[in-house]
Amino acid sequence: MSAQAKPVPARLTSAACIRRHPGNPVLSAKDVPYAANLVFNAGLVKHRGRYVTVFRNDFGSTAQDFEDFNQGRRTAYPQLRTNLGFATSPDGITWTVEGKPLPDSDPATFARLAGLDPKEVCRVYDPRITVIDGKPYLCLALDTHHGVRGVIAETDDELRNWKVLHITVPDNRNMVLFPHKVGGNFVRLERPFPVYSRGRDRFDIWLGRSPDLRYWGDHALVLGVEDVPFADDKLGPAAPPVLTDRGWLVVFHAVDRDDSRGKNGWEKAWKKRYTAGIMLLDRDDPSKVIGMSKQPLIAPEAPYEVAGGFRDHVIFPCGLIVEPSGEAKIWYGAGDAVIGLATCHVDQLIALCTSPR
Ligand code: BMA
Repeated sequence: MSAQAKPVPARLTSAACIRRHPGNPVLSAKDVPYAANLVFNAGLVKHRGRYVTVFRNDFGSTAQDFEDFNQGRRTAYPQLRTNLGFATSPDGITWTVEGKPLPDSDPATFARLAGLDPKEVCRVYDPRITVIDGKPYLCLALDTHHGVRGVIAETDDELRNWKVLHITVPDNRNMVLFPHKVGGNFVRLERPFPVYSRGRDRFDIWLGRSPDLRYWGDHALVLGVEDVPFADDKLGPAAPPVLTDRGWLVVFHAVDRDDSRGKNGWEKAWKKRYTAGIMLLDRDDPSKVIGMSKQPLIAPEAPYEVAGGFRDHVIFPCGLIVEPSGEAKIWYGAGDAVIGLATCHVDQLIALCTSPR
């Protein structure tokens, strides 16, 4: 039933046009004035003249706690808790982090505002932000005791008071909203995880449409793992799409798994690698891929991407901004530990999207 992906090369490199910011990581736990161990996977937009981000913060356990557990020096599995922080910046590089995490990201508070049983909600994480008609919306991943669900919430300019509009059935995450309607509907990319029929992880990128951001349908497959030569495990939408004169530019993440790689991060047996890919979707029917790069856009290479993280070898973009100058800026979680910034001219990104799917 499931289309087969080809073996992925052991060594992958970033596209030649990609420049990592010399100040990377641009945001990390040391910038956060409350308990913070891992600051990564950050939704990011330019809104009302400043860059704003909602970032994931994992806290409560350290690399040493995991090492002690892995070596049998402690019996209890180290627990990481998660909240979301808010920061603003004049340039996307130097950030001022607000003094407290966003209150609505607390699992019990979130459950109350979403009308869910507080015992059901485990954590809210991996935010993406899209501004539609001047109003910011959050897409969030929600771990519950009955599976992973995708959330769409309307919010204010400080990304503070959330109004939950929609929560998917499990399992779904990595949802991103398009910044305006296409063909009269709101549109999102999403990544359901169909395990029953696939036998193992092999998760693809899908699209959904909605008249009102609450009710979603008309789902269509956009990109399968088998279409991406540097993935054999799963894909996920990364940053919200950006409209260019050639179509919708979409950064996605692509995952391959190599069991011979051995331990790869704080966990005992993490064996996957996350790269970023780039594709163009049709302006009028964004379920159609009109171009894709067969090579990764960003592969883990820098020291903070390949070592020392909760999971090493992870590039997990959540924000893409194309400046008026044409400079494209991609913010990404690196090694599940810090936030990096990579840049490239938008024309070069488009030029990479040469292969039809
Ligand atoms: C995914 C999610 C992300 C994480 C990534 C790499 O499954 O949990 O939050 O960044 O794995 O560990």
